[in-house]
Amino acid sequence: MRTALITGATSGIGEATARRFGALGYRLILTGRRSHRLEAVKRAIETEHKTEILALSFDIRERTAVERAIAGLPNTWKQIDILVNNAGLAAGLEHIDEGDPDDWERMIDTNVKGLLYITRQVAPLMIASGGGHIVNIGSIAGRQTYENGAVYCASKHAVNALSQGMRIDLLKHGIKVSQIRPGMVDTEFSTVRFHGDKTRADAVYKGITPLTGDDIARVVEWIATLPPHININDIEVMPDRQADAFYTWRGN
Ligand code: NDP
Ligand code: 8X3
Repeated sequence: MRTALITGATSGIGEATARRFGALGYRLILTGRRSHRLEAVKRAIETEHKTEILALSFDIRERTAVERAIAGLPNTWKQIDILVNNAGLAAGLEHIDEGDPDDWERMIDTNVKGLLYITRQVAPLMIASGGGHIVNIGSIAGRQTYENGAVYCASKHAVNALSQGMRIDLLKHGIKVSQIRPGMVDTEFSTVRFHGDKTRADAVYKGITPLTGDDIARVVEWIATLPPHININDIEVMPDRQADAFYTWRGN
């Protein structure tokens, strides 16, 4: 039976991925800060699919908390087949001269340093058990940079570089590294970006049918269940009305 660790499983893409992996019968290690949400997701998947789930609530920005959480895994949970590095966020949408440095730190500490902290703990476990698969959730913002998004885009450019570097460094250990770069996905992402302003968040998706968390989870599932000799290095996924980070067709 395969074991998957999914960061940021309390909502959006991470929660949807947990549900899909649960349906496949995977054992799941789910993480996120909101422990009540995490427990609710755990209970729902356990009830529906009768799979084993460990819920680990910690802030991925805190290196010692990440280290403690992974070091404290029971031995029977230390063989991790798939790590989905999904936890992340955008905070604010401002020109660089007006941006809030607290927002910048949240994005860099979560999207870049948090991803590194957990990977540093899980990769040796994968090596010890003979291999594995790491799926990084990047973004179209990892290859393009848009106005007001310099720091979020920089953080996802870092995920893009890390995905390439990890793939090289871990290849000899039998660890595959894939990156998924979504466009617009209607999750809690925009509400978080706009600090809870739901009206502003909803406007982002007006006039298009955005992707759902489950649309991306479907891609994670596909990548994770391909024959072992195939790796999807990198894949960009967006709604049919979105061409790239700059151009979205919302009709007349
Ligand atoms: P959501 O806001 O719905 O989910 C984000 C998840 O990340 C939550 O489970 C949240 O859990 C977790 N998270 C955030 N900060 C921390 C932290 N400090 N410690 C632990 N967990 C944390 O958004 P999405 O599902 O859309 O986002 C998932 C990923 O997809 C992100 O990396 C995002 O950048 C990326 N992405 C999203 C796109 C979109 O349009 N939605 C497009 C491209 C990429 P909790 O709050 O409980 O800690
Ligand atoms: C999130 C998508 O367009 O806000 O990564 O960069 S976008």
